[in-house]
Amino acid sequence: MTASPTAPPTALPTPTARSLGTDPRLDAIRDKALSGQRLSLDDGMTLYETPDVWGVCEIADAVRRKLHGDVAYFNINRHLNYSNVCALSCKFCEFFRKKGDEGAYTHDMESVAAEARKAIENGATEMHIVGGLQPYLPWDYYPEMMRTIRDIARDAGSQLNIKAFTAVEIVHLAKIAKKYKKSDRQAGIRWVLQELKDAGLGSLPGGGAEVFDDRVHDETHRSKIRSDEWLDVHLVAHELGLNTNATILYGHIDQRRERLVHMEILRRAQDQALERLGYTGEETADEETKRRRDEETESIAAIAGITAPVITLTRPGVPLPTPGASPASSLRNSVSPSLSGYFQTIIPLPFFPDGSELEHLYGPSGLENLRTLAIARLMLDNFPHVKAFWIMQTLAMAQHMLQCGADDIDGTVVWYDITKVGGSSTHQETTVLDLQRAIREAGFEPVERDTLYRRVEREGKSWRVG
Ligand code: V47
Repeated sequence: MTASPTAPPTALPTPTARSLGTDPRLDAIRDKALSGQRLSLDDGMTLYETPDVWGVCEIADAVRRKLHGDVAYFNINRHLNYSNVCALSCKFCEFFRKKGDEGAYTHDMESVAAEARKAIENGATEMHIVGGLQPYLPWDYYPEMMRTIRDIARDAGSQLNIKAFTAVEIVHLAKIAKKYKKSDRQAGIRWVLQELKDAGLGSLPGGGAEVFDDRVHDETHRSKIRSDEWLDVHLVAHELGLNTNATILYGHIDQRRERLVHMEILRRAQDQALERLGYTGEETADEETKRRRDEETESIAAIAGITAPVITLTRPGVPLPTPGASPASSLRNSVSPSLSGYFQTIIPLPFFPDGSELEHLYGPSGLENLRTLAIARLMLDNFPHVKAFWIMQTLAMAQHMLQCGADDIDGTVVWYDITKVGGSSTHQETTVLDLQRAIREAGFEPVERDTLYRRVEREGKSWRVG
């Protein structure tokens, strides 16, 4: 049994540096992780329950170094929340407002254009755009927003990537465009994504996933789409060649096992995406491990409806998918010559209670955040990237996370309305120098990336991908 969600964090064992290397159960997990074998949910529980949190971080760091060496990524980006008016009232959310509420806002196209111009003038490679489920905006607003930003970028000679709309918004848009059919959900989603892609959409962010569990869903975000629809959106996006991210919002009423099931569902969805790109599963686990894993994940596979071979990127010699690259010779075929259409990054999001309906709960502690990020790196063996989103984790904590499995800390951000650390304002900007210094101090080489993790070559505000 996991501790009651309202119990104070002191109910958990206190890990100390002295525990380093003292849990022999971690040896077997280290061997599996470093040889590219998939960890089981029981392994995940051991990683959560061991007092040796530093041992967990050390394994995650070894895997991260195998994939990315001593490189750590950041980007120059700008977030835009086009509206905080939302039809939903999720209990964990402090962002949403109802029409007419104090602080409710919706950007018109002029202000969207102004934000795009500022982003481009400042050399941003990405605009990250999300909002509430706005019931009063027409469908046309959304492709127009994409076209407006794309045209401004084109005129300025910028390859800006528009990373926009969570899966939850995409389903909402299918409904307001009157393309949503219960009998064929994917058709409406496909129509919306294709229209938005044609208008300039470049990728999807990972929000809205929360925790893939019906109990958590029904208690905290009942009116939001469930995991099956969230997965549908990402599946269709991948089929259309769009890269996407995924999140997990943890540390509220969720239990640790539910987080692991969430990760299991995500890695199965990624198995499916990678199989489409020509990767093949190579089973290196012994028979007993396979049998136990099949047993414990059978029901999850049934829930998620995903069948694909186990594909890990942590096996020796397996290339990371790289957009624009030719398919690696070690891949079975060349279904997608541009190698796009997969999950790039997992972003663990710690719950911030302040201002939400769940304000009475404790958010996760710093060590729980470190541990969850390290476990995400180890369980999600087929996600190339793990992001410590400094806005939610703080820059200081993101430095620790770089040593515990993360290879990315996000970017300059500028404005962020969804959560505010320590009551700070929504102006949460940092400089490139701050990001680079934080990364160097953590012992890594800072590399500026674009949305698709290509290296950026920059001269002041002008840039191109290498
Ligand atoms: O979808 C809402 C979460 C998400 C709270 O893809 C909360 O690169 C914590 O998805 N406490 C939005 N989290 C953020 C997001 C994201 C951020 C950075 C990078 C990327 C990416 C994606 O924030 C929402 C929701 O899951 N959220 N309320 C809260 N009180």
